[in-house]
Amino acid sequence: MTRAGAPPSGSALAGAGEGPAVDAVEAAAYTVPTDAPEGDGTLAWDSTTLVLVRVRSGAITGIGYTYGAPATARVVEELLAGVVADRSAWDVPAAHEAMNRAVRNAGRPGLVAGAISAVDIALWDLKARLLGIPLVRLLGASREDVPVYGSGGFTPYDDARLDRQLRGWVEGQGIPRVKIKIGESWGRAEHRDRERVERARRSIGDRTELYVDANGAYTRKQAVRLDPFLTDRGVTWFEEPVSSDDLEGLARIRDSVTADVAAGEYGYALPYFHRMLAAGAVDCLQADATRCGGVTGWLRAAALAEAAGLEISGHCAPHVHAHVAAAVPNLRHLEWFHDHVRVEHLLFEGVLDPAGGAIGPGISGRPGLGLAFRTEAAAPHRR
Ligand code: SMN
Ligand code: MG
Repeated sequence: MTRAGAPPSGSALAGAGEGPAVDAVEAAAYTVPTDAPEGDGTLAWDSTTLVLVRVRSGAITGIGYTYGAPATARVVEELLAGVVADRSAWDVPAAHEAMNRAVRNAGRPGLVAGAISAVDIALWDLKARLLGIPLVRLLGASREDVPVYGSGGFTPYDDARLDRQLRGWVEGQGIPRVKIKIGESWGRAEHRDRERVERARRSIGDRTELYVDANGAYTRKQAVRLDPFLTDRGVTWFEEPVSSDDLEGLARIRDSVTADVAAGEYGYALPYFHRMLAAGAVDCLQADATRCGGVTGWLRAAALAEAAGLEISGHCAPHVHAHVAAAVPNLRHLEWFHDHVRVEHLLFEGVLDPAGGAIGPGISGRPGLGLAFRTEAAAPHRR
């Protein structure tokens, strides 16, 4: 018997159990410069680090990854590898739960959750590879096609670069939805935000969905005051108008604007999503499998959203999300994030084609996530 609300006791967790064992767990970080300065309302960056995890069982190796600080690789090796080694490769939820418990004193949110996520993803990739099937077949599909939206429109871009990027998605690849960053300089450059939204609408024409992401830069009132302008330009998605820590603010804004309010990218564990949904803070829940506990965590976040009558959208890392996204009935879409698309094209073979606005993760028939790490291309970026 377990106490109400308490997780199952340790002895109930599968350990060495049935099936092939996990023999080795390794991690490495790769830092790739951006192709131009990037930034949003509350952060600027000029490189992106992918932390790769490999889990091996016999001759088969699974891969997973997260984006974050290079120190994430050390968390995998120092805190998680020993917890996962020798466990059954079949019982990913047991390994996942063991990792959650092992990091209690280190603290789970943030890069520790990124490390757990990358290991979880690698374990699911390994299991599907051991079975010789795509991950979406192992999970079971709800759909074959996964809609994507082009995402970038960074605040440091000049007008020509913004126009080129948006037209590339819409005219070049036929993606009918795009997202740009607003809230420049913590909301203090609202005039430029308005100009850029206006320009974006001109670049993409009337028929493309236009989304904005303020990354928590505005005040509550500022976000509400901006709404009529955004509505006039056909903006239908307003991401993090205020900080996602301000659940009450999000809920109030949600009640007063016409666009869908979205948030959830900083969710590292299920209770976070539960609180966000219980506060009525969002019209569409976002979750990032590379932060919220990998495949295991993302599927559970999707179920929470479903229970609240909402859809879920995958945040960033499109090649991690493709398969889990296809598995859930309440998917809105995935983010085809410029920065991560570039990194994933550089570091992996087997990347997906978003032409027409959707990707088909199961089409190639390749096992697992369908990715192969490009060791030689990655070597110059190794930390
Ligand atoms: C974002 C993603 C990755 C890096 C910085 C910002 C963002 C988004 O909030 O939703 O794309
Ligand atoms: Mg965002």
